[in-house]
Amino acid sequence: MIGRIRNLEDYTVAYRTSVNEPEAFWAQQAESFYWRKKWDKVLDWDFEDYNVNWFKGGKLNITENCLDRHLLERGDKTAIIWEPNDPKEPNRTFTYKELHSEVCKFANVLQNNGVVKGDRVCIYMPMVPELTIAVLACARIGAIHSVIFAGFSASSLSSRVQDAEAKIVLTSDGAYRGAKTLDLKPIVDEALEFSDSVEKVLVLQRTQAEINMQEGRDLWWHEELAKADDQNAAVETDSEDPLFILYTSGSTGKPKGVVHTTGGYMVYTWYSFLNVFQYEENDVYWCTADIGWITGHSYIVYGPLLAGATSLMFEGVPTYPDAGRFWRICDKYQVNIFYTAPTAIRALMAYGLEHVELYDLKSLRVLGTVGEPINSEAWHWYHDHIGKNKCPIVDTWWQTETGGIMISPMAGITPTKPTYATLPLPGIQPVLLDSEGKEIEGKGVEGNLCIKFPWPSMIRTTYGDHERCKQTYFSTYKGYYFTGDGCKRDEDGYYRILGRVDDVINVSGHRLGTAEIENAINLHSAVVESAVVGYPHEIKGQGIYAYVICDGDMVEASDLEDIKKEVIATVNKAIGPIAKPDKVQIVRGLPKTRSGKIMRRILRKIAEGDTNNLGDTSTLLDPSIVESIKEGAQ
Ligand code: 6R9
Repeated sequence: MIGRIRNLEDYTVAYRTSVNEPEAFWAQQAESFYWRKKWDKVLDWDFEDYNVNWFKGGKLNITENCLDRHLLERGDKTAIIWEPNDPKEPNRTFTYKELHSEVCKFANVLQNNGVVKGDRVCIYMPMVPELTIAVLACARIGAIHSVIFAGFSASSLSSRVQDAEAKIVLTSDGAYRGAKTLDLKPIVDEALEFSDSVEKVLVLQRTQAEINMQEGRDLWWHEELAKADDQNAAVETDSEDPLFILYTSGSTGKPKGVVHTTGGYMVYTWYSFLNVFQYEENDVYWCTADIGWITGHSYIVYGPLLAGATSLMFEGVPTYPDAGRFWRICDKYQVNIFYTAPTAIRALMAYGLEHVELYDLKSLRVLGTVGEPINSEAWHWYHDHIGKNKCPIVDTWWQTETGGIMISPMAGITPTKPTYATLPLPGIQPVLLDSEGKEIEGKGVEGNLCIKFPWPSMIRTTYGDHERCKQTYFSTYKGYYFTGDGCKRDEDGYYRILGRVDDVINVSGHRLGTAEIENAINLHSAVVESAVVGYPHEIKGQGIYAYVICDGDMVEASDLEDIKKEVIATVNKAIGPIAKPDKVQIVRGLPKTRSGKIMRRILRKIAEGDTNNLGDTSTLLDPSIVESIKEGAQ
């Protein structure tokens, strides 16, 4: 089959071709799909005044490739297996035929409610099959989906809905997460108080919680569905029409809407899915991510369905009803390929092997990780106890902006090395740059990771603000896409990601901007200023350490413990539980240079507990501040 890499030699040849003849290489991959009209030109690009077009002039509908195309050969094959939060609740499965019909029905629901090509649809839902159906239904009618993780607060949801000027919001009454039942609809109601663009809200019943339905705006999902027919002619889109927006944090305060388009994203998510995981036709594949993140978009929905795979979707959490849940699900469905995050592995490791030993895990063939660097201990635990020493681990490095996996072993083909993402996929040309922007050649070197040539699923713009996209990714190093990650290339030419070099922290695989958290903390009326840094955290990878200056007139020393709690609650309300600081230290000042810049390097060292080695503090406006912060450190 076109595109398949089966051994190291295939990889070497594919890689070489992809660099020497990128257009021919990707055109060949794109031939696997159904295009209503073939492209006129494979690639057009400019990294200086950023602009990239893949498969220019091509016309298609991505859902015809995810669904219709499979109906003849795989109509009765299971497309989606859904495992509910509560193991006692029945599961649900959808064959390709059934999924096709559900997507068509919901596409009709959207169209009946006035949604047309190019409209933005915000989706704020739990991990239920209707979420996947809704995503695909948007794609079917050419609407742009913007999925917002259902753990975000009303204010985070509101800013995303407003930025995208969404016409419609899809949600549910509530959500189950482990032992908790959460209300989602009231969060949507609060978020929409300041939105003028949203005309309708469609509400799925999940928890049967009592909720308010706003007359003229809110509609029940099941009632709308009952009126819809199961035939829907897919809307033709251009290869470069936006497929979705996904908001992600950066080093500045406001999350940005990363825009992905259709043709290139389709080709690359399919190609990377097949090869990285070495997917086989009858495999059961499970990615534990939430569809609210890019991993869920590319490797629960699009990549697997484009490949005609069986993709498992799990509503719950790894530790409910107990810490053996993941492994029980693996046995229950005889999962062959399992893809998760290092933070989940570390958390489960801490519960002990007794939760693993109850299960057989013999069906597993390939294990994957994503989201953050995996430490050696977690890698070995995963390899030995889950993979029983026989499953290759693919440590996949990529980003919301890259759309698909960039650096990773091909399972069972690329020799692995713990903590290394190893080698670039065909079509990906990574380089390491020094602080002057010069490429660092050779092996055994470290630098800032950049990509010097376009790949099909790369970010096209940041929604509504192309300048921001250029500034963020293409201005640090002229002519390169800058990832924000530091990276090492070792003696074997293998890549190891060292973590972010900007003001982004990675908490349990979730990206958060320090400025975003600081803005949230500063909402507290007694806070004058704050600075947030990451520090190593055993389970989360990085924890959040907040240094906070309070207004002396408003706060008594005896109130400090309360203030700390309130600061945490403020962040919870402004962003959501994922951004809650792990540690809050009230300080009388922050280490600033004479020009007023906070020296975060010093704050990071103190948060790490490495206070003997703070480097030169003589340039600080008030060096005594450092001593007082050190004394109060946690
Ligand atoms: C897919 C995803 C992107 C950031 C990225 C990097 C970190 C992701 C990694 C990894 C080391 C890996 N990251 N995968 N670091 N090894 N295998 O996670 O996207 O949420 O945008 O995060 O995550 O720092 O820059 P996103």
